Amino acid sequence: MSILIVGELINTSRKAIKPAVENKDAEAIKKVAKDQDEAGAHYIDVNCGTQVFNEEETMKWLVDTVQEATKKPLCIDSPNPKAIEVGLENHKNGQPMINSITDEKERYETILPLVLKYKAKVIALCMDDTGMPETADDRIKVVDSLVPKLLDAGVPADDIYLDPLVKPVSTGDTAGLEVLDTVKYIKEKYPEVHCTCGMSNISYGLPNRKVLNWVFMIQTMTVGMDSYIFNPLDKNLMGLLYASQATLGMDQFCMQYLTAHRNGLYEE
Ligand code: THG
Repeated sequence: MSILIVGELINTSRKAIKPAVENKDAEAIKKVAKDQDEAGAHYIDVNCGTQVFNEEETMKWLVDTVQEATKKPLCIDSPNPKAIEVGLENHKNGQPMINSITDEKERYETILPLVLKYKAKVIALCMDDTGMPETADDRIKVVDSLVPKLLDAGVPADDIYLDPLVKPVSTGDTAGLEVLDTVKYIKEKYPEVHCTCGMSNISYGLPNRKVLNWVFMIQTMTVGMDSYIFNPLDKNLMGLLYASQATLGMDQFCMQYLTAHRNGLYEE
């Protein structure tokens, strides 16, 4: 199995996206969708969480607009279950992905029915009503609560993507290690379930962010992370991903690596 790539760029927290969404500049959004599709993203994340006063309407417009530019399925990313539902209602191509469910009681109870109704893939954040996790143990507690519940509810293991929640290493020396230890535990105990993360959080607040992101991708891949929410337009990142897939036995006959090479990914 190879890595599932979720393109993160359609997010109104980004300076380039917020005005495009507010002005309903469909061409600008479609270009970012198409570029990520062509760069190899399997899912296109759509997040308009900054638009708190009209998030649902904005989500419908975003989902419609992105689907005019790509046939790739979407990762519907919102803190607001109503906005997620609007995204799912308007989703057309393939299996949608919900970003995200958590083990917070209310969140779990509102999102689970959507996962089942839309037969969606779901990102499950390692977080519950006690708040954001600090240690690997905090995350593992949530994993051991959430995974059996989701499986019992009928969500296929292959549709579950656990997100350990990556914190900046600038805020604590062990931030990377806590994630690595969590992924090792998940792969040992629930080998059929997937792991994903928003990788760029690791480098927040530090210089040369890209280098930290690249290193952390390879380190997490090595322990079994098999999906990322990241910028697929970063050619260095994509080049390292295909190379790392090949050396980790995730790329039969090195086909994806060779295809990337043939497409010029490693030039310059
Ligand atoms: N886990 C899950 N979902 C997530 C995250 C996660 N969704 C949102 C986020 N984290 C991942 N998506 C992004 C999207 C854009 C950027 C980072 C993460 C980004 N950030 C620049 C920065 O922080 O400097 C902003 C620069 C700009 O304005 O363009 O681009 O962890 N499940």
